[in-house]
Amino acid sequence: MARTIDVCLSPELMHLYPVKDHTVVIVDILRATSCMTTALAHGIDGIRAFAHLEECLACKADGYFTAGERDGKKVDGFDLGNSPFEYMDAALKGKKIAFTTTNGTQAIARATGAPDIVIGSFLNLTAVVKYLKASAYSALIVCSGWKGRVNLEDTLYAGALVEHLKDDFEHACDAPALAQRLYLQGKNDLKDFLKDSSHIRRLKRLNIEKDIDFCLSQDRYDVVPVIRDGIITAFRP
Ligand code: 3SL
Repeated sequence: MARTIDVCLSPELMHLYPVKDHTVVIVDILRATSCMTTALAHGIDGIRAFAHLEECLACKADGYFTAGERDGKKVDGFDLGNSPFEYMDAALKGKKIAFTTTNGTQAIARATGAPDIVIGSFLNLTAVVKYLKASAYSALIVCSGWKGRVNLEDTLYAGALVEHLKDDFEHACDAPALAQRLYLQGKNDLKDFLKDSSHIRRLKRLNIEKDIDFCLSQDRYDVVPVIRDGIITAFRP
């Protein structure tokens, strides 16, 4: 049977999408999944993702670094925030991180039950494309959005995957075509295409423009973060 590709535009819509027999790709371009990709590419050993702050904090007792944000700001008392640049620190090599964010780790929690969950970003676009091509499963791309609402940057990335996989998968509904058309409109200048988007404006208010440029850059890393036994680790295709 032909493999299908689908796009869930918000984690709030996850109940409509079957995850059985699917590789689920979690996407939070700004910035959670870009951070996870960067962290693993720079030698961090493993990441546990949590929906709740308390669960994340509890991992400190097991030697985890605590990391993440709420509303874009580092959580008080946590070791790290949600800028990809923080995860390039050589001192973090071989360490374990417990991570919680406003949207990205919430989307991961909702994908529980899928046989295969991976983390996508523009930073590892080609690696994720290769991974999905080789997978026996159909693909479901889950956009993290913002507090249940749809955002442009995650939809744009979903569209990039749909475009690059157009010869390998059939669309499961119209959402892949919607995302693909958006990507084809914006692909020549992602930053300009996103300039008035809600999360870009939010991050600019927090003065984190360099994170935006970095997260929109493509194929810096040949690594696919995969969730195995509850831990996100690096898979190199
Ligand atoms: O919601 C998330 O997961 C974050 O990536 C949001 S922020 O970019 O840190 O504001």
